[in-house]
Amino acid sequence: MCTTCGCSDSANPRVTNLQTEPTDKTAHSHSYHSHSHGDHDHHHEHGLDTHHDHQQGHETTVHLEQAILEKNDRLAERNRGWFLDRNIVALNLVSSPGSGKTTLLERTIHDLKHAIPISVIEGDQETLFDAERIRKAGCPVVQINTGAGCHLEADMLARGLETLQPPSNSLVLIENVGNLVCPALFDLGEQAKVVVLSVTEGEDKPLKYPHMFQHASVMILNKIDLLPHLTFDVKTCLEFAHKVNPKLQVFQLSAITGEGLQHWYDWVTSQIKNSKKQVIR
Ligand SMILES: Nc1nc2c(ncn2[C@@H]2O[C@H](COP(=O)(O)OP(=O)(O)O)[C@@H](O)[C@H]2O)c(=O)[nH]1
Ligand SMILES: [Mg+2]
Repeated sequence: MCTTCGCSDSANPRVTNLQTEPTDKTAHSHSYHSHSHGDHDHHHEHGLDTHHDHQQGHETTVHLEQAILEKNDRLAERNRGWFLDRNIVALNLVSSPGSGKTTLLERTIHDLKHAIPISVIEGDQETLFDAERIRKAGCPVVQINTGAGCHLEADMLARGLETLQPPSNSLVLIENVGNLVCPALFDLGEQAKVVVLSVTEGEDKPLKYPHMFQHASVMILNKIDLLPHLTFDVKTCLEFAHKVNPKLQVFQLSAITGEGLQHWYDWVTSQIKNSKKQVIR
């Protein structure tokens, strides 16, 4: 939880509009935020009051966590209303770093942008690398750099949307910061969370990180082109995923070869068709 790692306290996101701001000077800039763990600075005498102190500290942490999540939930509801008013479908892509989120977005933009207006919010701690890739794929994009933060929060998304200004009747794809833990807890007001798991990560991840798989509506099992080279057991992975979330819809695909992508596209298109008004051109 983020109050434990401290990132919510220090997160001070930077929002960059790739349509209007030069990227060469910012792509390599690193203004890391300081990040102090309370425990590391924590010194005390081991006397009779120690248990009491720790208990109080724990209660304070729990209250702080609740307050942060409640505030985020309120702002997420506001985002949800914002999307609804504009008939925008927003999907929140979450995963470990390197599972293939940006590659999947590039491919999806290439294949669907002529049928559906698409724009992207990119989340990373540092760099504009992914936003550059999305811009090259031919799509409006805003990068949010979270600094020490390990996830996007609803107010960061609201600021990103203000800059991005996605059109009504469109699709907004959000690439969250690569992390299988905290992004599960922070509602952004999206229509659905899509968790991307690649076959190089091991079949046990749904059981090890159940919150992420419980909060997702869809799991994409990516990099299936690599299966012949691995011991990854697809059946076991799907059993684990459905154990933590029986309703999880799964698409097995390769964002590189294109195998299985059509099922993902059909699902994205169905989300748009099922939203308030038709947006398919
Ligand atoms: N073999 C294979 N490699 C992939 C696939 N999808 C992504 N990759 C590679 O995985 C690496 C990380 O991909 P990226 O999209 O940057 O992951 P992200 O960190 O989740 O955005 C890159 O080297 C991609 O080329 C896939 O379906 N098959
Ligand atoms: Mg990426």
